[in-house]
Amino acid sequence: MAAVCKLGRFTEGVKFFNKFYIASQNGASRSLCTIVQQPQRTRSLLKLGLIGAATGIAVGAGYAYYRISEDRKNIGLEGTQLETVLLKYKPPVAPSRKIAYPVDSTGLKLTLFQYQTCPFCCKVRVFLDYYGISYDIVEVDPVLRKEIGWSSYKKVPILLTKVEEGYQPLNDSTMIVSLLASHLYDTSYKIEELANYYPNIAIRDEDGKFKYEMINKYFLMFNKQLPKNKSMNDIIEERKWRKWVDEVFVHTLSPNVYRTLDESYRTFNWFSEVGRWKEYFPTWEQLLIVNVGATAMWLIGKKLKKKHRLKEDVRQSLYDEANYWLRAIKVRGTTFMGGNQPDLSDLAVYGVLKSIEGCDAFRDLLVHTKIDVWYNAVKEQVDTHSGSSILSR
Ligand SMILES: N[C@@H](CCC(=O)N[C@@H](CS)C(=O)NCC(=O)O)C(=O)O
Ligand SMILES: *[C@@H]1O[C@H](CO)[C@@H](O)[C@H](O)[C@H]1NC(C)=O
Ligand SMILES: *[C@@H]1O[C@H](CO)[C@@H](O)[C@H](O)[C@H]1NC(C)=O
Repeated sequence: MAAVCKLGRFTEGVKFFNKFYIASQNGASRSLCTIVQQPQRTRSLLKLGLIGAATGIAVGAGYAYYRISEDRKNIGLEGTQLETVLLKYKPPVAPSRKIAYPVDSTGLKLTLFQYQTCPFCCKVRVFLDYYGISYDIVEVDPVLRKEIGWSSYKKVPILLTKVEEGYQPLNDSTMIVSLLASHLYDTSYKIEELANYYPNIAIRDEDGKFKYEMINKYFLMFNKQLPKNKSMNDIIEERKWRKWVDEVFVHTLSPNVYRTLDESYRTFNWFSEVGRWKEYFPTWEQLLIVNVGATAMWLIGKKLKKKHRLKEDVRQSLYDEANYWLRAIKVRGTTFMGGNQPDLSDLAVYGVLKSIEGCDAFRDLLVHTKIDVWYNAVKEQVDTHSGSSILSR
């Protein structure tokens, strides 16, 4: 699917904007979500650019002031933990569609709030599909995002899980996968219990920006014994590669799918197609998103290329990382990193790559590396839900 998680980035900008202009209700103020953190300056610039284009320059000064006061407010929060929220009732949002697998014997009742074209959402879907776990999908409108209005966490994916006392929302793709995998290994661990093992801690990131982070999201919770057929070393390797996906591999995607203005337009047209923007948005808005989006992301792609130190020819960085992954599998001498079955790192690499399947970059990757053998092998395992047989053992 797609590397831009479509629109819906720039939460703070929108918050500020909402305070002063109701106009954002038409969605024009929301802009694009990239799959990665953009450099601070670009992000603010783009925010201001888009807001400015709609409403005039005066907003800029006000926004700067807002940012500073938000930063001050957050100082005292550092190191504190967010309380884990459990909902008594299901938010009244109708599913866009239901994915039902006859092989599913987990009894889990899940609703995935997602953008079809977001790599993190693809990662979660791939995990569920592999294990043959049924789920409902709520396609979030990336402009207004009213479908996740009930959540104070404002990103997707969010997985809503039915638990004894209500509904437990789970944030963050990696945490969702770790938590569900822990539950599947030992179903006596309840989801709502496990949720407490993944605390959100307030920290400052490398840019000095305040945020909440789940520091142990790559960890699976095992009680007394390791899962069958897994050594401690396997577990450490799996964790290492999953982290590599989030911290390195995924960052090679954006600069590649927005490499040139032309490519950026093709990518956005493809997003528009799979995201059905023409159906969901009025024509003017669809055109605005594609045009502003393609141009903005082409520019941002260049910044990201610098930030993540990609090579001059960004394709080469994509190929290099893919080869780094493939070499490691070759050393293992197995079909997958996980052996003769994909493990969570195989599913993660496959999941994020799936998000650019319709882009030139993906086609080039297939031509210039030998990733197709591994990719198709994972695809087959996922499409046949082969993980479900492991669960029933
Ligand atoms: N670390 C998160 C990242 C999720 C994320 O960045 N989601 C984007 C969509 S690609 C989003 O919802 N952005 C909205 C926003 O930041 O306002 C994960 O792995 O789930
Ligand atoms: C999800 O995020 C919200 C807001 O940041 C937080 O209150 C909640 O506890 C988080 N849920 C989990 C399970 O971490
Ligand atoms: C576990 O290992 C044994 C032998 O080492 C093998 O026969 C079996 O298929 C493995 N099970 C899984 C789930 O991989």
